[in-house]
Amino acid sequence: MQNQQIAMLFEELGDLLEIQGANSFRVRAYRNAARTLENMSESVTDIVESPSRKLTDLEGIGKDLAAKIEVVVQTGELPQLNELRAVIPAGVLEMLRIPGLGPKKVAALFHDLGISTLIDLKAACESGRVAEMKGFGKKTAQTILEGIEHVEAAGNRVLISIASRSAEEIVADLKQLPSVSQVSVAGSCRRRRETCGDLDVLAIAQDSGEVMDRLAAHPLVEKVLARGETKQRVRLRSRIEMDLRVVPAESYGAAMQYFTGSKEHNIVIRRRAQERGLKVNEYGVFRGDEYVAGATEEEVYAAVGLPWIPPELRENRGEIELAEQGRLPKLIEVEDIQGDLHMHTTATDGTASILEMAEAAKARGLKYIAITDHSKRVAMANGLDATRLRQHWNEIEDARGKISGIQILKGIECDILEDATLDLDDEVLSEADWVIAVLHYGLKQPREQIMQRLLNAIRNPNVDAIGHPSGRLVGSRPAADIDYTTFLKAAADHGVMLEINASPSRLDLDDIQAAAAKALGIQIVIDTDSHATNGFESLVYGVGQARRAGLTKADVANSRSWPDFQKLLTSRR
Ligand code: DGT
Ligand code: CA
Ligand code: CA
Repeated sequence: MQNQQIAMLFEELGDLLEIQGANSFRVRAYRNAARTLENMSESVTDIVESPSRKLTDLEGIGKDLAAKIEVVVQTGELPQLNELRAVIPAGVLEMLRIPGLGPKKVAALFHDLGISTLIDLKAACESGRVAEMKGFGKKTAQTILEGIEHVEAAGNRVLISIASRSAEEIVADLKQLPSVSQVSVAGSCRRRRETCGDLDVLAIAQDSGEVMDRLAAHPLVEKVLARGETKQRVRLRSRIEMDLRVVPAESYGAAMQYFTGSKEHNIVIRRRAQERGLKVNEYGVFRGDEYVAGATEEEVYAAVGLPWIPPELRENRGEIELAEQGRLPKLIEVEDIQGDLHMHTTATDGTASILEMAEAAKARGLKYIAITDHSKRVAMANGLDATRLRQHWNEIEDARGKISGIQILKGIECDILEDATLDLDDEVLSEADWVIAVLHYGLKQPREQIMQRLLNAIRNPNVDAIGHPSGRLVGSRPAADIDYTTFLKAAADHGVMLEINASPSRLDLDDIQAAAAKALGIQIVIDTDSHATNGFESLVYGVGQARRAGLTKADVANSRSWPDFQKLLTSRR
């Protein structure tokens, strides 16, 4: 079982216990355990199976939790969770996701009205039954109705590329209004998560009605779902929903900080405020009723004794400790990227020629690229055998003569076959300037086989990098079962680079594993895997993921100048 799956069981256990009215310390312990597991690079299954390791050495995991985790690893199930599931239907859990509907209210709706699905809840709100309940009222029923829409929308998370493009376009449009002095995206989109549940946009405007009208009229907006004095929720044609909040200038930084999240990061910020006799909310920083700060995020962080923290790091994964010690990394930026080491041409499944790709890369300011078409195993993409590959490399040499100011490497994206051998011989691979080895087929093989394949590739002296290591497609295809501890150690030992594939549907390595790779001193390459001349636009998503992993220029091989990158290549061959 993968960490993420185990974490989800504990998360659910916490939620169900909370609805049951269990002790809040117990609930929190399960949630903390879930987060610890989720944020770990190392497989918890391996720790359980290792005779020399103890689960209780992990932060937040005591004896009781350790025993439960062992049961999950051994049986795939959590007996206590099964018992609770038998008494609390899944639809009740879903109700917890409605903003403003806590466990007590959810429990009341379930026990007193027998509501156990969102559909029932919607009907009960509309019929007035919810409003009549003690402690609810008309306003709460209305809030719940809006919240149901929110939950339904958040179930459909969209890729960061779709979310951020829509958001940027709308932000740019709202900025045109003379009465608007600031507009920004907050939420998961600003943190550059790989998917977004909804978009959160904040604005400072003299006339909030005017901004909301402008948003309602935007061509990307399909429908206005709700509108209040200073807040509007709309659904975009891309299906994602967006909240626009108009805030006063003195609250702008506080609102940005609050709505950027993450929730886990903000919990720690609020606690630090309390320790200093302050209160932080979306309106500002307060001492009693007195406003102390809130116009900028810097002010908010300063009030709790911290420097400003880049949004991509705000996940409570150690960034607050780093900030406190003045050790926040200077994160990599898109402008730092000098080369792109993974792309395709018409020789296989790309749509542009070698020269067209080189020209497009040069226009983007890149100084070097590697052309890495598919090897023969990828027959449906017309993959190259040794003869065609050598011919393709001759064409690369021709292209070199036709363009200056950019280096073109003779590369190959070589499949690691199901039997762990490489798709092309060492002889031809040794003639390449750059070899990325990848898994495309047999991703569902058992861990042992997957690992044998990856390790074989890493040990091959002709392999420079492993591309999109897990093979996952965000939200649609699960990752191969990789033992990351072993995989990363092998890459570090052999000086093999690992890719963050910037294609928004891959983003592979993910943020957790890229951070673990950094910790071992592994060089990361952020590649677009472009199949067309506009593919380089994806660089920004790969850099976003790298920033979430805390990567700096020094961690990213293709932020080096061409001479320095060349030195790195020759040093490892
Ligand atoms: P998403 O939309 O699911 O991709 O993720 P976020 O992080 O954008 O979450 P969202 O849209 O529900 O809320 C935006 C931010 O607002 C969130 O990261 C933190 C803050 N926030 C929202 N609701 C709550 C809450 O109930 N408690 C706290 N502490 N913060 C909240
Ligand atoms: Ca959001
Ligand atoms: Ca939101």
